[in-house]
Amino acid sequence: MSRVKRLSTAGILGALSVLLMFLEFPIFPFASFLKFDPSALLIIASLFLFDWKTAIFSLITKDIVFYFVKSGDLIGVSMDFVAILTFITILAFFKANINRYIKYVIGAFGVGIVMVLMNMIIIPIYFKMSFSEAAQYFGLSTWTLIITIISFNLIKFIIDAILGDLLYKRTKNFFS
Ligand code: RBF
Repeated sequence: MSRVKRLSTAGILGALSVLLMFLEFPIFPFASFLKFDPSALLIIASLFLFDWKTAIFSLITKDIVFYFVKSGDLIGVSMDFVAILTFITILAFFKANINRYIKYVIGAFGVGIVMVLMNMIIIPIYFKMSFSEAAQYFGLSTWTLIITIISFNLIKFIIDAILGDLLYKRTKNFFS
């Protein structure tokens, strides 16, 4: 496929994923700043159909457009960006010859670890209180907040990877 065709398809996938991002809802009512949405499935499909750089192009399109049309929350959109970037980077460079569903679980767990660290940096800025004070404010202990962040990312990325994988299998002949 030509570069122009590949990049325009990637841009369209990014734009379509904005629509899916509107479906966002919190998985854990006590930590409602963590919102699940299925939009990452199209970024993951972009990775499988094309390559890492093209998927990043779809991701940038998605988060910039979503920031302007819906959220206006730069920190929230950036956290989604970092989480998806981490996931597709792990998948793109993880060459071990193992079952791909195991790769998705390992990738999602890796995102969980990275996002715990990111939340430890960002929560004090976003909520203007320390990480442990924020945990208390949500009615959690520090450890339960850490487990909540890991669980959220596991759920989000395992679901989105399975859906992205299915979409890729149904569409790859069309795009090749
Ligand atoms: N999105 C993730 O995929 N994983 C995260 O760990 C995560 N942490 C977030 C932490 C904060 C403080 C905020 C504001 C957002 C976070 N997000 C995370 C993004 C969130 O779920 C949602 O996609 C965005 O806020 C866009 O509405």
